[in-house]
Amino acid sequence: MAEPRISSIDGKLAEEFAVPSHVEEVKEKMAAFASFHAEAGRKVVLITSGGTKVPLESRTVRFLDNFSSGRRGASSAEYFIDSGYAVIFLHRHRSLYPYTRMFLTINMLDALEFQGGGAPGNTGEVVVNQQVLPNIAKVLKRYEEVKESRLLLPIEFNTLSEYLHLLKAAAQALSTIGSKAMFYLAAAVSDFYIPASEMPEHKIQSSNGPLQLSMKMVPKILSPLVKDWAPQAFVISFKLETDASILLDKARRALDTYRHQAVVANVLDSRRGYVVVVTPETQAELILTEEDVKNEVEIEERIVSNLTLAHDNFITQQVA
Ligand code: PAZ
Repeated sequence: MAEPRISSIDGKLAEEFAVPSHVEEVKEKMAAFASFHAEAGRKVVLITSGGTKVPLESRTVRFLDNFSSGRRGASSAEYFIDSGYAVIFLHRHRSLYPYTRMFLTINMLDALEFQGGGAPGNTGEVVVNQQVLPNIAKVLKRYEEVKESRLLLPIEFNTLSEYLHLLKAAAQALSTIGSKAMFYLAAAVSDFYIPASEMPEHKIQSSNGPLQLSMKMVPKILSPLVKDWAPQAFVISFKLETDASILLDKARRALDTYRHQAVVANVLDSRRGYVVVVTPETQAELILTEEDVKNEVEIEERIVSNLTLAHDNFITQQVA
């Protein structure tokens, strides 16, 4: 087999972004997960989810964060599993997580009670309050099935450096399963960073006056991912804008530049109910109606259904 090409981004990643100490261990885990599931006839999707954090000091007190709750990634993970995929969930520490995402707004202590009521002196068995968590049994059952079948491999990141190195490791790990791998890059990733060599070690002092930051452009990781690290995979990026008038143009430009398979384009305020899936040949608007919202349909179900179909067609074309 031909050796993978070394891109200039590889050098930049190694020099300017601190390499997480566990990256090789995680890569092996991801490669084993991918080959186990591919051998069992499953497709594998790597989902990125949540926002990256860019530290301003190496002993970090302050950082810049990219906005993302992680809901898109976490709910998509559930729909991919329901569609027969195994999921590597590369997510920001403490962002929304599949299955538990449904209970995040609930105070854990409000969801528990003493069996037999809260009479003074009753410190007996603690049970779940079914009124606060009416669907807990159903979700717990599904969560346990998924755990038992080892269909979900969670990997955490915090900083931009961790994200970039772990994504590269994931791409290399999944390259062994060729077109059965999908990349679903929903994380909100910083475009700017301060190289490790230029970062102050200690907390920036306000006594030195107003802070002026000069940040470099983050290398475009999609380029080596598509060309060098996982060239046979089915790759989807996400494009978030706040100005709807530039969204589709930006999505098309991304496809022209990186030559991957699809961009899911969304606007911050309407992202829960409207996205456009843009491919080199097509443009599909996915919209939730009022009726859908009443029935608690989530837009991620539609996105995943659209993309799993496209992935199947992609695999068929590769084989033919
Ligand atoms: O995580 P969330 O559900 O709050 O938001 C999802 C999203 C807007 C971060 C995602 O759909 C997306 O567009 N990600 C790419 C962001 C970007 O262009 O940097």
